[in-house]
Amino acid sequence: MIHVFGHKNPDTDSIASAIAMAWFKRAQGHEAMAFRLGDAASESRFALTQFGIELPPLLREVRPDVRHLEFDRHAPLSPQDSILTAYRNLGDASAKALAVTEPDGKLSGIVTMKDIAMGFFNWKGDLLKTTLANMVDSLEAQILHASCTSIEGRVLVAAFYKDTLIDRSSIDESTIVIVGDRYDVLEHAVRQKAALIIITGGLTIPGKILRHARESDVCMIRTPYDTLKTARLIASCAPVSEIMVRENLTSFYEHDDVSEAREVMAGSRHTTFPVTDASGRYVGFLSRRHLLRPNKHLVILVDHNEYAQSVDGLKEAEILAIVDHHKLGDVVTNRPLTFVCRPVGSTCTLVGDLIREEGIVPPSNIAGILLSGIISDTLNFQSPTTTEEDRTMAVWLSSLIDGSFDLENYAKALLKSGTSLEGQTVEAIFFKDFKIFRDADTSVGVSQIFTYGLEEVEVRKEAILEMVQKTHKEQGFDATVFMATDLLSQGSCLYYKSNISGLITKSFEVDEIQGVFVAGLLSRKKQVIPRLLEEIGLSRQMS
Ligand SMILES: [Mn+2]
Repeated sequence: MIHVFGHKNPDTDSIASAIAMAWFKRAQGHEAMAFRLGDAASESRFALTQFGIELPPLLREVRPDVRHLEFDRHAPLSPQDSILTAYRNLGDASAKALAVTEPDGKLSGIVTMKDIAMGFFNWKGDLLKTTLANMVDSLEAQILHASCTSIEGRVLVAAFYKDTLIDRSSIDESTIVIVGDRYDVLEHAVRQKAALIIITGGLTIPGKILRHARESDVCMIRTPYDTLKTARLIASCAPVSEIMVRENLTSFYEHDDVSEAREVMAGSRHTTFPVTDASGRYVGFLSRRHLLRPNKHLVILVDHNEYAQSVDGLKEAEILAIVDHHKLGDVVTNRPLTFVCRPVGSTCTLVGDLIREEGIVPPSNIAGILLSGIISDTLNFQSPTTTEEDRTMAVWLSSLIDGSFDLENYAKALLKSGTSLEGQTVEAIFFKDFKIFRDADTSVGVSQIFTYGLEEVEVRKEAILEMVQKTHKEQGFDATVFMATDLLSQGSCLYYKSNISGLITKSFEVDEIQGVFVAGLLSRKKQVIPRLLEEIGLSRQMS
């Protein structure tokens, strides 16, 4: 699946272009989904609601996790399965280990060929507790009489004369007897109500003994195997739960980072490790060889092309495309990619262009969200970054929106939705978008907010001024400025503190009054910063 996302601290252009780009990839038959790298601002939420689009989910990182590895997914055993079944399944799957799971899928242990071999050598000689089904299956036996489903007892190979047998070892209700066609021994075992009688060699026994066994309700089965093979196999009838390893298992969650898993595996003497989902249910087995080629996350970046502004772990992902309108950043790729970068007002203009070039007409809601991104980034086509291409694209997109759509009214409502200062502290307002600019020996700090009408700023003017003065003193800037850029009156009002007298007058040709309004002043980057730096530089030369 392709992850499509804009920059951290997403604005409406980032959210909208990611949504539309993911839609475009899906329209082309890819699996793609839009994400965001942080909280969506109120303006973005307004646009999403307006066009009935859900907020994209938050993406924290794109490092490959265990799910991105092609690990083994062998079918698990259940704890009651016989050791012989475990042995056969291990061989069939050419697996190093198999999982043993509870009915709810939770991992209860693992079993390897080594555990099976150790189980045989450690077998306490004669005690066996298992199911009749396991016995029948392992010994390929036929049931002559079944009186129970589970079998527990001491295994006895009846290789002696009956008298020796009675002498040496008594047969009782907790004895599993392996015997051939020795009728007197068989009669004796039935009389003693043995736990189970296994007749070897596939031999037929007299009807009288069989009848007697049924009347006495003694369990009796017949195996085609001879006594040697039967005795040799009987330990493997035990349930796998007896030999599985359940303590100190090193296992991984599907969501574990591949790099973490690699580290853990390097420090372990084991070679294969069970993988579970978040609730402990078995998923598969991970071995060192699976780490060689992790499948990377496939990503498309919109509205940014720098690592610092992007998702964590981007260097471990594969970038398929970048669509952006910012300066060239530092992103490096190993493979060729689609790279669209043009100096237009909004990434949404570029995404809209990609869609239109492909001859596809987006549905109303996609057209609407693209348009919202353009209005937002170009400040309703007032920002100096606006191009003819943004305007043309907006006209096309407006024509695709259902119902009676008024671009001018919508633009006003959208911009206003993003500017409310309600419920925010002055500190939060001040530092929401505070940028520091430095050159050789000069530093200025400028905070910018956008408003739709300056009333909300005027009522906070004293607190704002205090914030400016405090920041100026603490950070030692040459100038500290708060600019409230009003989209309604197309200008900015300034609160400031500077060590250079007359700086505001020199820079913007207005009177030195706190809250002074500068008509046409909209761009911090293009208008405010260069003038401030220039005037500070000039005043240094004079002194
Ligand atoms: Mn943008």
